[in-house]
Amino acid sequence: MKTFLHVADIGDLQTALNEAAEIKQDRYKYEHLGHHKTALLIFFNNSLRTRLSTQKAARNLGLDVIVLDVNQGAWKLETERGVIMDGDKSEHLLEAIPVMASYCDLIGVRTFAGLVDREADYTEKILRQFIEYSGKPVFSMESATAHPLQAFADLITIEEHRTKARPKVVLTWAPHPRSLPQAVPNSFAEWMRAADVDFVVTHPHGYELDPLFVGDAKVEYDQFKAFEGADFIYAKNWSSPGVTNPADYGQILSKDMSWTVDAAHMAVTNNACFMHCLPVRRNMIVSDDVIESERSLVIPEAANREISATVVLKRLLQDNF
Ligand code: AN0
Ligand code: CP
Repeated sequence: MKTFLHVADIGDLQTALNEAAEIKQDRYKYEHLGHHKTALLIFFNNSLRTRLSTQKAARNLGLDVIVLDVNQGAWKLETERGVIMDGDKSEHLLEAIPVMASYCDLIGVRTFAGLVDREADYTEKILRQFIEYSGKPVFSMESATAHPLQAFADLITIEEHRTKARPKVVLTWAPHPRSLPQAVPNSFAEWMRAADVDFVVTHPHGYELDPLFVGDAKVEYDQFKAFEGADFIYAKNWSSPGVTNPADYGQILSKDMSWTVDAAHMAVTNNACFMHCLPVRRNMIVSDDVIESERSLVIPEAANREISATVVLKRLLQDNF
């Protein structure tokens, strides 16, 4: 593995889950792998979990870590080639990437979708430049279209809490005041399709996810019907992926509060566990009582971000050095 973006990059999921369980038992087992190596974590956007869990994972592996918040203290970066740089951007990504790469062995990048230019987002324009011009192994810490470290942590969490061989897992859209990326639902759909689960997606019309990620997964537009008999409810807001109408890309098409996951929704499930990647807006996405209930997995799910990141960084070290 040289890049980590899609589920295919991690190979066999059962092997990856076994490695996750092994690392959870002894998170320092592979401490020698990172000796005298440096991971650079570059943030173009805010983060709490990814910032902390990926640093912890790197340290589990004996790596040195450098964290760069591009928007705090670095030069403003131009990302488009060919522009006359007479504005407020002092440096071009094409110089910045090889310079940053010269100080490290692995690079993690957080760069959200712009949600304006679908083509730029869905070709992972920024992340691809890091892959092309750094010459180093690059992993997504949520990029324009995918959040694979989150989806891997979600899969680990489902594996730990499932009580049947093939649980029913429902990904549900929920309302949010701001326009959010599709990265989390995209990766969750991609990873659930690769896993041995009965996977159903539910959202209002116009929120259809890109077939690249959702494939031919079952879509049920009636949220209550989708929830029936579910073992896991995974809530997330996303803006329109612009699949059915390209002009809708990145737009908020619905703020329908009847989609907020509350006790009435959970009552039709098979006593389902509730999941969300966090950060979550209470009483928009999920009611207080559901997120605080004993069936809520949001905290162990976030804790598993350390485990998914440790497995991924371990693989990158083993496969490239
Ligand atoms: C981001 C998103 O929806 O992609 C990050 C989630 C991990 N969420 C927000 O910006 C609120
Ligand atoms: N779930 C997640 O990636 O959270 P952060 O945005 O806080 O990193």
